[in-house]
Amino acid sequence: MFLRVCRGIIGRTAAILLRIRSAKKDMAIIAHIDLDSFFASCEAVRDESLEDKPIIICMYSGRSEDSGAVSTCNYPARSLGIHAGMAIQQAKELARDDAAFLPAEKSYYKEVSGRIMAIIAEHAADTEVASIDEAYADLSDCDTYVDAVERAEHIRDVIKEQEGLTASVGIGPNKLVAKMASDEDKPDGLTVVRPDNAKAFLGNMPVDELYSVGPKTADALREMGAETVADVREISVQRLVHRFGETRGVELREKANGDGATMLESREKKQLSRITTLPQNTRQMKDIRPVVRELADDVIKRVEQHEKRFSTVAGIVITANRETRTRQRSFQTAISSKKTLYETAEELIQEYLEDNPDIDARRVGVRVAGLSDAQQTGLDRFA
Ligand code: TTP
Ligand code: MG
Repeated sequence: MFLRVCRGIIGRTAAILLRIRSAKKDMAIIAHIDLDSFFASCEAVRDESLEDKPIIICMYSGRSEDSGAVSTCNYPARSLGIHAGMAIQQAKELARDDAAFLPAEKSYYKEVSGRIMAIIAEHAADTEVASIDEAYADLSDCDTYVDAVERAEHIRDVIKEQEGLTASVGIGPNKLVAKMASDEDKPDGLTVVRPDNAKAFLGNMPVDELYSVGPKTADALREMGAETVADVREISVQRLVHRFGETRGVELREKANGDGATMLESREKKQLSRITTLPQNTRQMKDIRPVVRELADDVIKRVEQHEKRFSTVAGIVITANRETRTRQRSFQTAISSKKTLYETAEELIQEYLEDNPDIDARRVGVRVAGLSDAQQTGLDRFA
């Protein structure tokens, strides 16, 4: 009888714990990272003499010397009233003598962008490259928003250190809120909107600031009596559907409520990783091993979901000083073995710690790279 009661209690407690765990897992934390005045900042990096001067990046049409439009400009130029889309001639009238008007060199910006996207991918379980200078990063593996902020700050630090560029970041419960938050404090800002603040955060914004609402939709919403995002919530879904069609109408209501997607749509996946914070800083493999196994389990699940195999495994240690250290090993054929993954990741982390006797690990991670389609490679699923 006592045993049955105990079992009942243990069973219930386990069920509650499981629910809490899965509820926590379901709680997405998404960051949106947008580089500041990207093309112009890239130019300032390769020519230090431009620093602090207004920089205007131009798309010349070729019709006459100055015909064309401003692609972007840095913040000193913006303070003169210059902005993207403006005619180059008009920008010249507003600019000071020290302003630099430069032609856009897309191939160079793409190169810089590629390196920055790789930095972001290194620090997030999943990423979605949204444009040449913006990406979403899934930070749901951070236990709290405080940890997510710390990770995002670290990403910003690495970008600044390695590429000399600043980024503005928004962190929120979904892509929509994260995207809107990253616009809040530009340049070089970081804005956090927690789930219970999402509605209030969006509520006071004019309708045309809601992401994906263009001038026509904004006009239509104003005609329906909605000046702010909060006003959109007062319009019945039926009216929205009647005016904008079912998909768009329902979507508008969801957006106004701060609801949005959390799944990132990575283009071609090159790597998959999971990083987590250890309960306390340690260099003891007996404490690290079970965590690495859990991370490896998660990574393998995602490898299977994407129907991939991998040829490189990396063990990641983020030190007590918040420095990221990665050791990796490549295999001749692509594999999908969980056992090989966790044994290799463990070995790599152990080797790193043995070579660095003064280092304690604060966070650890497992990454697979060199992904290829499962059906195209040799069969060694049981390796
Ligand atoms: P944005 O992120 O919109 O602009 P930005 O990075 O220059 O400035 P912000 O600090 O406000 O983020 O766009 C990224 C790059 O895309 C931008 O550097 C240049 C290019 N671009 C154009 O070529 N034409 C345009 O109209 C816009 C808006 C951007
Ligand atoms: Mg930008």
